[in-house]
Amino acid sequence: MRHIKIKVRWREHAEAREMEGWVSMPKLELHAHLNGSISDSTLLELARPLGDHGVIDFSQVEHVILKNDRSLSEVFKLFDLIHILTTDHKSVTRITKEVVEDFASENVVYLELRTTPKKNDSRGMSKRSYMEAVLEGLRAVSSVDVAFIPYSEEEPRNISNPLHSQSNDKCCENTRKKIFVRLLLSIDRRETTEAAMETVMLALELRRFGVVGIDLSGNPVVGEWITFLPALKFAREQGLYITLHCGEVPNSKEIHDILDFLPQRIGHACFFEEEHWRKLKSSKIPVEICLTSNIRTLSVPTIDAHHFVDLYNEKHPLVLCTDDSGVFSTSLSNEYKIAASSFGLGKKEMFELSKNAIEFIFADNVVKKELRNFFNSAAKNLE
Ligand code: 6MZ
Repeated sequence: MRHIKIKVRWREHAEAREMEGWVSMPKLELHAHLNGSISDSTLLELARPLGDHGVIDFSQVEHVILKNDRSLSEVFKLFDLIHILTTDHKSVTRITKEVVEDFASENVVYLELRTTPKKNDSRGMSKRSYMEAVLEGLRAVSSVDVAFIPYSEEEPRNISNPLHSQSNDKCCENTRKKIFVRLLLSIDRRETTEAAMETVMLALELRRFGVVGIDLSGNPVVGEWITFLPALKFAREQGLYITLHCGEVPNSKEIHDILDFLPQRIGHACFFEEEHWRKLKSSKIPVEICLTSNIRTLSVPTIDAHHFVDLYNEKHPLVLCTDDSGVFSTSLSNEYKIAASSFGLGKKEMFELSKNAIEFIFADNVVKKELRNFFNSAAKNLE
């Protein structure tokens, strides 16, 4: 009996040490939805007062939040519930702050956070004021320095910010951890062409606050590609970067249309057929891979059958991402752990995978250069 207990403890210890290794590895997160990345404890805290005021049935909501397995359609029902819990500016600011701090705590050094600007007349919320609340959240982060203003908008003296920023206090050589954050504004597939265009206009207006691009997301069985095309075309003409959810459900025509549009990146690529793979590979569009999300929503049958393997072997540009770390109870470090153990990749290969993503981030060359320098120094510490 004692023997078994020691064995279990030893295994737990080994697993914890392995996880520490993935947590300490510098990582880039390029596909994270703000409202999908909220921790369960924060969601429950936000739900409790609404339960007290009879707006929701708390015990029912608690059950839904803590449930682990969800189909794709259940995931979108959960988002509708999460959006009820985060409808005021204060909550939006809070979740932004917490989500950035969570990513920074696991050594994400560059984060592209995406969110759908929301209008809610009863709360006096416009898409613009929603985004102001998000920006307030970035400013409120205290555990790490957040660099979200593009260098072109900053004072020249700040340009040489390495990933450890120097304290303003000249007497102390205090260095603090730093995370680069850039924002993508999401168009929800439920939206009209006009609403999508409003989001693009807002993104253009907020470029100087670190908004770099547009995402198309939302329930993949809702809406038509043609509805969003004018806004996406306009966004591209204006120099915004574009990443599109693609192939989350079987929809051959839409997958072709999206690949023909040549976005700078796509997310998921689950229900691709031979012709789609050919097109994707010849265009070299980088793919944001979300392993746990794809498995939980049954978008891929098993981890062994995941298209990561083929794309990785063919050296197609790839980046591991969380999608919705709260909704799918994961973290980026956990996604690295899953990829390494499922596909037999070592520390060095995973480090390279992480570093290679620098080449398809949506930030400027100054940021890319700093990240490359940072990874090159970190490489020396790899065992
Ligand atoms: C498609 C997704 C998604 O924008 O309110 N979203 N869209 N596929 C997914 N994979 C399962 N995960 C999240 O964050 C939540 C919103 O992001 C989109 C959905 O539109 C969801 O309502 P924000 O911050």
